Amino acid sequence: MALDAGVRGEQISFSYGTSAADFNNDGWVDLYVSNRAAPPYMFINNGDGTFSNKYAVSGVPLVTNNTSIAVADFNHDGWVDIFSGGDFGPQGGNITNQFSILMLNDGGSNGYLTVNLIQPAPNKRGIGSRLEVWKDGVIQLRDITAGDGFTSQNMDFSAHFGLGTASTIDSLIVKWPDGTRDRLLNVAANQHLFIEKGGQLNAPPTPFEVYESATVTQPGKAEANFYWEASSDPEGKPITYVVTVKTTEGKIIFESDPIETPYLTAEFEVDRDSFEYRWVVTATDGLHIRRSLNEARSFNVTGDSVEEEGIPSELSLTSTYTNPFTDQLSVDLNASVLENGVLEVIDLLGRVLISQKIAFKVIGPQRVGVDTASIPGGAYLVRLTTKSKSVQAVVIKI
Ligand SMILES: [Ca+2]
Ligand SMILES: [Ca+2]
Ligand SMILES: [Ca+2]
Repeated sequence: MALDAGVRGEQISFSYGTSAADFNNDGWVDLYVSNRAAPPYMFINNGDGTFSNKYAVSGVPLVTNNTSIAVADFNHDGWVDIFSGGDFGPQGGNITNQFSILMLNDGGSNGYLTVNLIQPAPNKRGIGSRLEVWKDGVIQLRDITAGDGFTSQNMDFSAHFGLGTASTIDSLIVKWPDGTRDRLLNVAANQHLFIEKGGQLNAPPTPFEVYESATVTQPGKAEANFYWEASSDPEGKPITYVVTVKTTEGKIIFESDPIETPYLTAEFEVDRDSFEYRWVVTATDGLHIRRSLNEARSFNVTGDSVEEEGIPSELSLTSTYTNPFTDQLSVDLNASVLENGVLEVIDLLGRVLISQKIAFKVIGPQRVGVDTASIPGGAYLVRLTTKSKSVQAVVIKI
């Protein structure tokens, strides 16, 4: 039957992952096949019981050796995209992921409908449900599954339908796992629906943007003000927000508790070798999560006294606190770069008696404590060395 339908590869292609979806949104389910030893197959459904391999005109790049695939509308534009990853290594079965690739569907003018189901726990996303889209007596079916694909999974719990040129469908029927049904009539094309059991449509929180933040910082600790546009829920459910602060590499350094106001003043530790951060806000109505439209704007963390004193020298020992000292030496430092350094206490014969690593966590003035109980009274040299500079000062222990 597959041969009759035109779904046929070459024996030497070594086909692996296979995923079915309506990639061109024409209402007919297509088939993407990854091959180890040949370009992929993109079998487009002709709508008459046959398929044609349209790989050559599909825009899919040449990705031989990619065996695993997972398909989903990754960028939420209504067109199903393809992730293809993995490469069987020489050991046979070792996946090296050398050629992982995300292929975003360029789309076109055909319509779509994406349906997400919501029901009470534990099966919140309605796995096992069947969806029927009816248009002019023609039916399309989708099952909500918990993942398929080969050595990867399509963990998208939504169902995607291509609608061709239709601007509405006649009815959408949900057959829930417990046998109950919901039916929605005259549903418009080109939307991502969320349907709660009982047939109630539920819309996500409205889109919103974040505003520029005002930031004040003390060494080691940032205090920042965040403001954003309020979101609202079409069903009138309460909205809660979470503020997330990330490094430019995406590492999360702060995440707020859920709050109901569209602003937040927060204090958090600044803990890495960078002083540019980004922030983003997510809003939820308890069911959906809406991320702020703009990727968070960056802000700079600066030390209070650095701003007052202007640009500091690259590194300095501004003073040695309570010099002379007893069993504890406090050294005041000023750093303009975040490098690791070593603080040494050296006696007059040049012997290093104490060596202590220092990781600068903030730019600007800061104090470092050194336990000096083990060394006798006398004059010492305190030397601070980083990758780019070395500074020193004389101190007296009494
Ligand atoms: Ca199709
Ligand atoms: Ca897409
Ligand atoms: Ca809602």
